Amino acid sequence: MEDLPDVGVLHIDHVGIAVADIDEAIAFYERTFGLRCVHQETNEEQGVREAMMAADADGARIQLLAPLRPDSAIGKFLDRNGPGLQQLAYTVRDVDAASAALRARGLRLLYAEPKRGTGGSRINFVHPKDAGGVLVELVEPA
Ligand code: V0V
Repeated sequence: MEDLPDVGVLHIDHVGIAVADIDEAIAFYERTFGLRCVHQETNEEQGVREAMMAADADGARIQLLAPLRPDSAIGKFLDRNGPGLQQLAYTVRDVDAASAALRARGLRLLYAEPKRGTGGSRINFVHPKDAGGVLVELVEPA
């Protein structure tokens, strides 16, 4: 068997949920599940307003994602599916190395080079058709 490089997954970073209204969604997660909003930002390139929700200090986050425009990834997702789970994100040691390791396994990455994600992280995505129907995000924290 071919010796493939390690992808370098460290842990689950976040689960992304598409929502129509970010403020309503934050209030719902606070009120219902007792999560806290620990970060908010707008990412023009990705066409999203996002909020990171936490249950504890170190664990995986829930990322609420609302569209800035209808033709964005989240706008199209909402149009097709309505609100719900949109992506699963892994923290990786090195997004370039992780992307190369996944390409070596025959998986398609959405971007030739990583783009800017939450808090200045570097991100890329695996096409959902190559990952069992799951849009997988790779996050190298800033
Ligand atoms: C589409 N498909 C999905 C999917 N989105 N399957 C699972 N999960 C999803 N989220 C399926 C879709 O039903 C089609 O299946 C097939 O993939 C091809 O879809 P498509 O027509 O090409 O769909 P599009 O145009 O909606 O594009 C889908 C992709 C797009 C994944 C290419 O959403 C994308 O570029 N996503 C990456 C960027 C992103 O998600 N940004 C927002 C989060 P059938 O019908 O052919 O069977 S930004 C973020 O996470 C940040 C900033 C961060 O974490 O730091």
